[in-house]
Amino acid sequence: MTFELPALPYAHSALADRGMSQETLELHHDKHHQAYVTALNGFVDSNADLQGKTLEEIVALTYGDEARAGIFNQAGQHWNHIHFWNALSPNGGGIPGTLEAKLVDSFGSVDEFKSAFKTAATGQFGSGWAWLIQKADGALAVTKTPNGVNPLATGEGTALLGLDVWEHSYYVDFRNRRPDYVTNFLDKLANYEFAEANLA
Ligand code: MN3
Repeated sequence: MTFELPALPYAHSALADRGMSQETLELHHDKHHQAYVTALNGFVDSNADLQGKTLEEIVALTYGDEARAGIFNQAGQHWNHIHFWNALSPNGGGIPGTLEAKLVDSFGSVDEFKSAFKTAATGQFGSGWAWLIQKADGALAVTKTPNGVNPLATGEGTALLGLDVWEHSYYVDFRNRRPDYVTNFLDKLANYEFAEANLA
């Protein structure tokens, strides 16, 4: 076994009073994320050139290769979910000063950042992710990616804060109301200290 499911950095019940239930985290972390890890390890077992490679190397090696799209999907989703668990916090929603200044520089205000992020997250048709990224020139931007794709793969920038907008991430708690899930994330769950720590 090459890759392992990391433990959540908080209890499964820790986010329940902020809009993400224990049931969601049990399904999403213990079942969905585990399934990506299990499938990825199966691909590594049967592809000699992937053995001994880091997760980031496998993402880079397989992205954009139609013949290896199945491998990329599992590797991308493993990377995305490792990021995502850290992008949530039982004390989320508070934006530390250095990040706030960068958000104001790049978007004009925190509200305009949140508006851009909501547009990306609700505008991603079908499964995917919304991201706050830092581009090569240092500016912050919002982007969205389909399925298991991420800014690491596309080279758009460094992922600061990613939100899973696959239905499995919000259907238990918000049913079909993806906009409410996104707003709740930005205001109550987002670990902006993690985002700030990811700044260059
Ligand atoms: Mn997910």
